[in-house]
Amino acid sequence: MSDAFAAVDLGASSGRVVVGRFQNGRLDLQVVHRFPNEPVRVGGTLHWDILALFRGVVEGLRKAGPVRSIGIDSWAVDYGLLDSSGALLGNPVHYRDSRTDGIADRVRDLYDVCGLQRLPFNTVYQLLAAEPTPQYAAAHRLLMIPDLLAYWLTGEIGAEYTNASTTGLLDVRTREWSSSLIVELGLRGRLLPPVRHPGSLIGHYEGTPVIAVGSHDTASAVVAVPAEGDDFAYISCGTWSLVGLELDQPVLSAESRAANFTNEGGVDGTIRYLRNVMGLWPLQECLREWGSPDLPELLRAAAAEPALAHVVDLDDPLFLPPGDMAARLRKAANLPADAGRATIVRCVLDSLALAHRRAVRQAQELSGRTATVVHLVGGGALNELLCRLTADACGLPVLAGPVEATAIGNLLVQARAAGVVTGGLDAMRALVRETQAIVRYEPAGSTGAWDDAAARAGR
Ligand code: LFR
Repeated sequence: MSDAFAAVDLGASSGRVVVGRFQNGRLDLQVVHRFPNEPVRVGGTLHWDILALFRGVVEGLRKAGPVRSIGIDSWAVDYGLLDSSGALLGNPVHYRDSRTDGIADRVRDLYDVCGLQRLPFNTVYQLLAAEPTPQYAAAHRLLMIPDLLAYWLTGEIGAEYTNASTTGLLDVRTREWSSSLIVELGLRGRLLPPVRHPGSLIGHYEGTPVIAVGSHDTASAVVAVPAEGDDFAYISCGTWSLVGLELDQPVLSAESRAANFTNEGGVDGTIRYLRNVMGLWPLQECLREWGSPDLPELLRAAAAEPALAHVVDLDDPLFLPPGDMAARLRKAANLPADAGRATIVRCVLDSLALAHRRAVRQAQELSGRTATVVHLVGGGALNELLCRLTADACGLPVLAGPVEATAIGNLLVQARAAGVVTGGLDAMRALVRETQAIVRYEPAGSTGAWDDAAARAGR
């Protein structure tokens, strides 16, 4: 038990509890529990099944056995509302729900305050959509998803900083809630609990400390990017691809705003300067529609398809909602009527590599920083075709792995809080390099074909 920690990592399609053991310079990971995360549509609204998730967390912690501490991370922007007795008011709504359609257009640009890219589902727009409801009127507190689960485990409330930074209501300069913006938008500031930082103690669950980690999954993933030095770009690739750079200060220029780059809060005071790229979501949706066919086989077939024959602009919000994904792709890519699954998959992966390249390039141009390597972490690191295409498209080496970056980042912040790991991000990243498998993909010669394809995709 001595140097074991439990990471609760909730993703858009599944949750898991991972036990990490730090021993003799090694970090051994064991996924002790995995459970599905299946959104539920009720009364026309898409919800998270939060109680099923909590059951998965509790079950996973039981299977984990004795650990020194527990840390929780999940996707960002979504929240639960509590009444004055601390009871949850309804199931949290899924960020892919359509209730926020058109809301962002009704609000002035908030970039100068929060530094966030305009995504229709940022918490601020969700709250404005919820504002006229009786549920909002009865709300006493707002807790982001990991904070809500931590509250149920410990009884303590708070707003972990990295996740709070995705709401649109945190001032990117002061790193505190922006009371002026909250008043301007007619929201209630008292809903928002005090900000707490990664590494701090939240409370106890059955005697075990629960530690605030980078509770936004992307923040934890970036901690575990096995980079040496500063001149790297990262892609945290799962349901989303989060593509960007790690900076000390936000970039708030007009160009950055126009390019829709975000300045999210990172661990140890860093800024995650990045863009949301549609990621593996379109592929995941196709697979769901096709009844989960054998993925390795499909990827082999996709690899044999002609390169860059069909590309789409994956940044198009057209691809955001669930359902009918293959049809949307066929239409957007103008695919011939007889185009099969492998053609669709190749189209998604070529298009995703193009979107990666665009964000990697723009992040450098807009920040004035140079990247000589791209680190691709998360589940996408297992997709050899995607890694190779990304290296070719960017014209840079791609270092793929670790697959478990989010859980590792979560564990590292806990281990440091316990004194088992010492030092800053550099030291934590050195530990990841020394203990995890990383695969290098060299770019193929010229990027000319990608330049042409970018022009064809309107990018
Ligand atoms: C990735 C992620 C992204 C966030 C999106 C929605 O899992 O957390 O960073 O923009 O989900 O919350």
